[in-house]
Amino acid sequence: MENFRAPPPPSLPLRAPILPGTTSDRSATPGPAVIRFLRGRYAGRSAEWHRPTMRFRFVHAADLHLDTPFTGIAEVDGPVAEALRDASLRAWSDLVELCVEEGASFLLLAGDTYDGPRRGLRAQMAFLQGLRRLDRAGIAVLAVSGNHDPEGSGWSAISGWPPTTTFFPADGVRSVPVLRDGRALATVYGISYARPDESRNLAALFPRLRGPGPDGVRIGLLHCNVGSDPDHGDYAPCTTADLRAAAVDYWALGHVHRHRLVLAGDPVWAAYPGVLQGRSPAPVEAGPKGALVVDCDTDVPGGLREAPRLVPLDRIRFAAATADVTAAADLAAAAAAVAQTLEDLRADPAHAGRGVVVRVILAGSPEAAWPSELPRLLRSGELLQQVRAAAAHLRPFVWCEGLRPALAPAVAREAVAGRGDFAAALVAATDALASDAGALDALVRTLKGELPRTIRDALADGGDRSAGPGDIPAAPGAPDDRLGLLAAAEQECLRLLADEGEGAP
Ligand SMILES: [Mn+2]
Repeated sequence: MENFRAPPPPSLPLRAPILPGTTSDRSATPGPAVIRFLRGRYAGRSAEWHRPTMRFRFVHAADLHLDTPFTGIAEVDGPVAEALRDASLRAWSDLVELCVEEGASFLLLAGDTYDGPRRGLRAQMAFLQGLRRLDRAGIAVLAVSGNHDPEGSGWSAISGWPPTTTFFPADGVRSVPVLRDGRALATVYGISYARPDESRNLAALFPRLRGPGPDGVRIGLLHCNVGSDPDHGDYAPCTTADLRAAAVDYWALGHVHRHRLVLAGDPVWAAYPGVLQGRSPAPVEAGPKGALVVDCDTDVPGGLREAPRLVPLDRIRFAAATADVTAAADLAAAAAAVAQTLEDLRADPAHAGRGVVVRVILAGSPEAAWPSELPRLLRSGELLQQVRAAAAHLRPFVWCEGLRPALAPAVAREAVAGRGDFAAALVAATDALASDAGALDALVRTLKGELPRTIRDALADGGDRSAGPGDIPAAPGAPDDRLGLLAAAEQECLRLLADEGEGAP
């Protein structure tokens, strides 16, 4: 692997060939204004590189969402707010350095590079700066767009890209060979979105037959939803069968924000790197986020010697943690248990050097009486303030985004269920809702309809009015939160009913 340290600069031909078997057979050669190829820049340098090996490395990233707004995080102030604002741009800058340090031949960006076209001069400048740094290092960048950055939108502040940057157009699948000493290391196929709500199966447009002659490792670059992941918008939907049917060795995918190896090389590989920087405490955005480093060898069937390696690049880590408060005799002890959970997170080497935004789940079955005060303290935010103050000394910061009670029920629902009274009917109703996703969905919709329009709009787009059709559900009402909300609502109702019972003469 030592020969990865100083790879030759990649070179691209003056124009991309259109391969037989692609849907772009009959269309014209891509316009020079859309695809910018490497020109004579490296022509004189290839003599420096006399390596018989055709091993190389590339980096695959997606969903940079540069200058993204963070959703579901309220009341952030000071250094935490500043860190959140800068996180996506710093992660991009770290991605650029990763490519240089790892000796990558090229960088693939699989869509949603920016979050919304109407925002972010800062994001555009930072993006361009990174591309120039990669250009100087001889590292090509090949990019497609997704639902957040469809072709023709955004990048209003930039009139020209470095010669090593290629944006695939949206009018058909195109191919771009990456050459070393005149031989193809790889051929990258890609297609961009023409519109945010792309509903066509774009994977089916990729070539199914290999062209004549060696074309190196064949890579498909695409923003799509494989297998209709319900956590994400169903854009460019396709199946793993579609991926296998194409003459592609490695699918460099984007759109799903959680890292996933979709196909593990038998011989086709397909992977989502996930979002480069998590954006909210929602489960799909939590955990390590980064880019994939992919080692290739043109002599290996499928082109890869081993599975791609995820390198975390997130500057802020979103996490969920559980604080067991079974032993807490009073509220002070419960708050201390939460504070200890935050200290433990700070000490976890997995998060070293990063700010952490954490949602803490209060778990256990305390025998003490304090849980009856919990709903009031959570509503008023008093407990949360206390927890944040106790963690204020931690560096880098650990910010408690919220507390979610999941205590063993203080009001035993099993006991209530057999009583035949109003409370028993309530328990039966929540059971019915919990087992009927459609009914629960309809109820949430109805309740949202009851909300004032201003709040409803904020919920609908995560408070981000300028975003395009989002693929991240806003935290409240997200599918994974609904059962938790239902259980919490039931407990709150049972408590109120019990209190009422006690107060009655
Ligand atoms: Mn997307």
